[in-house]
Amino acid sequence: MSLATTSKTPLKSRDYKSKVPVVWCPGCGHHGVLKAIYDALAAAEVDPSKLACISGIGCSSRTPYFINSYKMHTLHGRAGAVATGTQLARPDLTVMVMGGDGDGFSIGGGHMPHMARKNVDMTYVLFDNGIYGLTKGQYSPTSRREMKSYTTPYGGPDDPLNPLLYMLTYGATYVAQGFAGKPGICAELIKGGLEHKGFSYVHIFSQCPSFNTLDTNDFYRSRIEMVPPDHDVTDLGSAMALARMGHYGSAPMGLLYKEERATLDERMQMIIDGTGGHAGYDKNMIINELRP
Ligand SMILES: Cc1ncc(C[n+]2csc(CCOP(=O)(O)OP(=O)(O)O)c2C)c(N)n1
Ligand SMILES: [Mg+2]
Repeated sequence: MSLATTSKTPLKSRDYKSKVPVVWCPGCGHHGVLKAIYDALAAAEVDPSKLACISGIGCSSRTPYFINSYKMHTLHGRAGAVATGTQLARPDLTVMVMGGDGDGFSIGGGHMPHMARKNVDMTYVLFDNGIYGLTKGQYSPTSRREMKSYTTPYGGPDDPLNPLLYMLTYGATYVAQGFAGKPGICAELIKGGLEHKGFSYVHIFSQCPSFNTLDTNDFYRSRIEMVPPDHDVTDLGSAMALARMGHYGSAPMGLLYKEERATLDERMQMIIDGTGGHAGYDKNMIINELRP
């Protein structure tokens, strides 16, 4: 994305903290993800007055409140659509989406492929706790099949979705995975996403000690494995093979894939330029010009 940097003294992580108290439960992984976001914003020198943080609904979707930035707490599952519009209207801003596995892959699942295929120039940080935390513990698309929850008292029937494979399949141009217990690594991955021009997807495992007793901090720690140092991040096939290692097998941590491709706002600009600058303000003129 076009990083909106400040010419003044570089800001520190603490400068990105808002005055709103963080209300998550003690031990929630989201605290680690928030720390990683602060550190990434400072490292990428993002100007808070040029930062728009967009979210849906969920514990994780409260994140924008805790960040010193412009923000929109939108409808459940609709953050991606609102963020796409924000980025198109204001390509000078750094746009981020923050939300959960339920928000992104249940109710918001219809928006996910479009952000990826359109290569919207923004960074999506998905906090995956394998549960609906805010509504107190329902099965989500990333829950393990055997998980007992209020909506699956005997365990569920479904295998979990593979978010990394999903994003790679639909054309995301930056795909990475981290774990809330390793905020330093997460900060690096988010910083890379902020600096990437195009749609960056950063998936972060984040334990929910209140409602997901299966996916504990220790469980995540035991299954994450660093992406091998010789992995070629430009090789989609290798990235997909790593992603396929299994959402609940050993999970790769690090950058899986990176590609340079024209972004949605660049392609829109090409269309506007191709119509002699008419597009965007005189629909009838364009229709007449395109008429055979
Ligand atoms: C249209 C609509 N449907 C359902 C809800 C109820 N609801 C609020 S948050 C949520 C799920 C949150 O889970 P997730 O996105 O994983 O975030 P977490 O709380 O786990 O961080 C649901 C179902 C809602 N607010 N709006
Ligand atoms: Mg969740």
